[in-house]
Amino acid sequence: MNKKFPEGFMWGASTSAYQVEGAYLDDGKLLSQQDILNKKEGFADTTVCSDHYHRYKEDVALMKEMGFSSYRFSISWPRIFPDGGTKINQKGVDFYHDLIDELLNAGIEPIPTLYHYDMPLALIEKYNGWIDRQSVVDFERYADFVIKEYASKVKYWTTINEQNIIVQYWDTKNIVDEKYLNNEQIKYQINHHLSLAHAIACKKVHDYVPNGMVGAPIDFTPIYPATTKGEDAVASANANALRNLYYLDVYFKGHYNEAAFIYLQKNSLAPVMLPGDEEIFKDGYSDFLAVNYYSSYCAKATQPGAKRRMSGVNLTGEKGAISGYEIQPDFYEIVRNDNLEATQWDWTIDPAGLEFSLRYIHDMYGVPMMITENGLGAPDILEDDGSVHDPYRIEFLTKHLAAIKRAIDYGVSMISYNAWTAIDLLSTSNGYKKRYGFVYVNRTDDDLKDLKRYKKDSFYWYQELIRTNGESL
Ligand code: BGP
Repeated sequence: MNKKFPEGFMWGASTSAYQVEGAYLDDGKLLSQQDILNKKEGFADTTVCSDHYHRYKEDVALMKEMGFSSYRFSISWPRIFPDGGTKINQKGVDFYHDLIDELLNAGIEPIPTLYHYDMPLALIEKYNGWIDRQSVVDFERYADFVIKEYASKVKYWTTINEQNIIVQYWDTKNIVDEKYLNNEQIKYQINHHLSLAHAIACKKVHDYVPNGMVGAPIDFTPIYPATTKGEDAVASANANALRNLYYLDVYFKGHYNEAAFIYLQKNSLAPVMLPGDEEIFKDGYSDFLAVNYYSSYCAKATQPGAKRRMSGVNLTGEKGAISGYEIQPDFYEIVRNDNLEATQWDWTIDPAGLEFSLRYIHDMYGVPMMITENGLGAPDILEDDGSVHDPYRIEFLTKHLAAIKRAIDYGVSMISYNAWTAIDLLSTSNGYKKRYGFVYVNRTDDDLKDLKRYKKDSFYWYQELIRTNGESL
């Protein structure tokens, strides 16, 4: 196989605002819901993170040194509209101008995400955030301003990060008032408001950005049948419908996936929709899908009488500590794929699953894609001489990139690859114990140290890969 990627293919990596910036109350920014939620987790909080807000020039210089041609980051809503209302924070606006200019000067295409879980806290206090449809109105004001403001500098836009993860882990990605916690319909209502917000933002990119392209970053997890039994194949189709197509059909067909929506209706979980909502979806079509890919699962038919259950998270880093997987009664039960190795946080490693996913999405929707997240979390060690040896990350990325290349060879159209992450940052589930970056940031959960940047072995590996446009794979 010719390992070269197509001409013009963009190489880079990703971060998100609340996980990397720090400066959580600097220059007029007010709290986001993640600033509060994260404090409950017992690892590093969002106050400083990797201090990217103050060190973005150094970080962009490192990206340039690696040869990046794209960088996917998120814009913090409460940095622009601190209380989510009408008052604009000019210093926040300037920060993203400076960052974008720095990237453009380095020859790096900025790919901003409008929303990465960090809604202004004031909107939670005012009306419970995304639960209330007013959130769509307030998001529209924010999206309108931001897209117009940076329209002349930014061509590729991404909207809402991982709507499906916001649904699956709705009470850690959102502050949810206790009175709603036993009502699972609410999470589909939250999602409906996010679907509207996504579509509205897409329309604005088309209205304001010359040649602009827009899409949503989704966590795409393929779900294989757990066995060769027909019932398990049906369970896998059901899981794919509710966990993947429920979102993608909105982006590319302008309506919710039929089977998934019928299941939600049967179980009194479907969102309340207003007349005209599907027109909003259709007007806000997506130009591409942004794929965040980490692992795969299997599904099997549920036992009679099985109770609804959400997937757990491994918080300790001890293999097997995950507390259980999702059950949707009479629809599917998620199970681990025992054919696969997993990380110490129980995330299965499945490069072929990425090839499968890209081919599948291409066949279903025929749209171009970009990878906006893909990476390996590990407890990297900084050696005394300042080196960090991360062969496991190089192996992980090599196999996933080979899978992408194979998908391209079979006709899939790919715009860009952005690994998770450019530099170490706060992991949403494991703080600084789990690192993903090409660049090591010298701090731990409890000790800020000097936050100095060190190049990992994967930094040099990625640099060579980019230089040869994939040939060194
Ligand atoms: C994705 C999120 C990211 C990121 C990543 C890794 O779901 O979009 O924000 O953090 O997963 O997850 P974690 O940080 O929990 O290891």
